[in-house]
Amino acid sequence: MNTEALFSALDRQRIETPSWGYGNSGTRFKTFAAPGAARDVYEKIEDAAEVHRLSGIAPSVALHIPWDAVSDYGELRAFAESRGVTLGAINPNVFQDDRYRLGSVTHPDPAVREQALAHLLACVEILRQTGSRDLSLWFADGTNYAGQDDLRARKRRLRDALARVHDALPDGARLLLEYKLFEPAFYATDAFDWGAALAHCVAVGERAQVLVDLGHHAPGVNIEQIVAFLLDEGRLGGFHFNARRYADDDLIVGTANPFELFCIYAELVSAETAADPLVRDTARAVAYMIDQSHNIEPKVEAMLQSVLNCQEAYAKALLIDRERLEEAQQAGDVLEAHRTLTDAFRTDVRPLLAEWRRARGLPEDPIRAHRVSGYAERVARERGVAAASGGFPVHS
Ligand code: PSV
Ligand code: MN
Ligand code: MN
Repeated sequence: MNTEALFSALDRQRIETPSWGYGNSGTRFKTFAAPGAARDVYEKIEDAAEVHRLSGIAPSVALHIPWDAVSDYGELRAFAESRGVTLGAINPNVFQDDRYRLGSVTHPDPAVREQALAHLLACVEILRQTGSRDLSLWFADGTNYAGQDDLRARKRRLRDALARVHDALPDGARLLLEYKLFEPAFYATDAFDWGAALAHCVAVGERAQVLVDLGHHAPGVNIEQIVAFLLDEGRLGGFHFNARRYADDDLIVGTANPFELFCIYAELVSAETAADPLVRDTARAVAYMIDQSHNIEPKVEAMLQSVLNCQEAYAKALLIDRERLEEAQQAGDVLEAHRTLTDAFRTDVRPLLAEWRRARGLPEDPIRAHRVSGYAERVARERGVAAASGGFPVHS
């Protein structure tokens, strides 16, 4: 790929950051209060705008409802736009109400299911007002003990709720269904893996797609293969990027396993130019989002680092010599094919990205620019240290 084509591909890259990554959050043991951590949705938007100002590729921020609930979403949208960003995916929260002890949309009591559904539908209305495209659904629903509830009945309850939400979506909007193999349920999780998520999406309609959160897999699972499969089915809707060594750690993407992140981008880059229009269109519409909430790291810098790690992985994936790869694959030359990938992975793309930034009036080294900008010190002064809880809830 020549530099011009490479640069225009880099121009098109987008990474959405999550509002909940800017507030105080922690582990089940302790939430450390970070000086300057955003205290409300307006401050979260300001932090997201700072990440975008420095990176140039993070122009939207995802909301979590009700954590980010406001009385006037039109006003919030205008506020975001005044700061140079837009409002992104809407993430309903059906896991923090006492009534959801046995589940939300899969709860055995129809009245609780209706309450959860009403919240999901209210979020569809918010999505209309914010002008967002995607409704991201993650359910904490599941059971802790064998026999606790009827697994098939729970599957059907989830399917019903998804169908009703799907049918309420405005034109152009999508439902993204996120799966997770365990936690907080420890025996059976209702939306437990990509296959179950795919089956639900196919059943409820065309605008339902699967969301892959990197942290939600068992160790050793080949995530790039899941990505390839979902792309080929036209059902990959988006990502929640993060890194983990064990489970859902939600740490900075690309830190624990940069090669995995590269291989994921390699699949996406190849799908973007696939001969099959379904695959191509699916790849081009993927929502790239971060789902991280940092406990001990400075939050804005950590988010910026995450966005830049995605950019590096993408740039390396763009450098893969596709002709050489295909030739080696066709010839059954196992190691030449592998080396073609690793040659791209091993390329130091930092000078190239610095050049791309220079040409776009962005700081060549966004992390350094952030560090010398005084932003962290200023918000620490202005916002102070917001009280943080002792441990759970993780997102507070
Ligand atoms: C819980 O695992 C979780 O981290 C999911 O990944 C959601 O996307 C996120 O919380 C926000 O609700
Ligand atoms: Mn997630
Ligand atoms: Mn998660």
